[in-house]
Amino acid sequence: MGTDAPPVGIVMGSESDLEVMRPCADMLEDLGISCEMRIMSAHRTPDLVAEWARGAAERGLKVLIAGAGAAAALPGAVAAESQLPVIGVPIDATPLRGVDALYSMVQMPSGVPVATVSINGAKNAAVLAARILATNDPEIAGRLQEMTARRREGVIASDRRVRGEEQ
Ligand code: RP5
Repeated sequence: MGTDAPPVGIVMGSESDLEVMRPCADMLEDLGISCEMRIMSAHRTPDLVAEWARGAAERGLKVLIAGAGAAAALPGAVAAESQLPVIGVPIDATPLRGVDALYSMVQMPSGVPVATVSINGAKNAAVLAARILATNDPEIAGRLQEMTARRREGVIASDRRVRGEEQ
C-alpha cells in the first residue's frame, strides 16, 4: 500500500466540469484534506479511467469523487474498478439540466454502489468524503463539527437580521 497519494481523488469527465467541481477541492482544503484532481472520460479515455481506479487504493487514496454530466458513466466506471467508496456528482451539462447525469449514476447495479449527491452538489461530495475519513481521523471530525457550528451560527444570525435585530 502506497502513501504518495492524498486521501481523496477527484475525477471529472471534461474540463467543462471544472467550474462545478473546483468547489469540491476548495471545501476539502478548508477541511484540511488534500486531494488530487484528474480529468478523464469514461467514454473517451476508458482505459485511463480503469487504470486510475484500479491503482487508487494501492497509491493511498481512500475516497474517490467522480463528477460527470450527460451520459455520466464516469462514477459507475470508477466504482466498477475500485473497492474504495465512490461519490458521484451529477453535473448540469446539457439541456436536461443534470437529470440525465443523475439518472445515469444513481441507479447502480447491486454490489457496485455510487453514493450520489445532488446535481452540481460538489461541496456535499467533499463533506461526505470528509465524514468518511473522519470515522478514522479525530482531527477531521473536529473540523467538521466546527464547520457545522459555523453554519448553524450563520443561519441564526440571518434570522436575527431578517427580524431586524441585527444590521
Ligand atoms: C460528460 O459530458 C462530461 O462530464 C461533461 O459533463 C459533458 C460534456 O463534456 P464535453 O463535451 O464538455 O467534453 O462526459
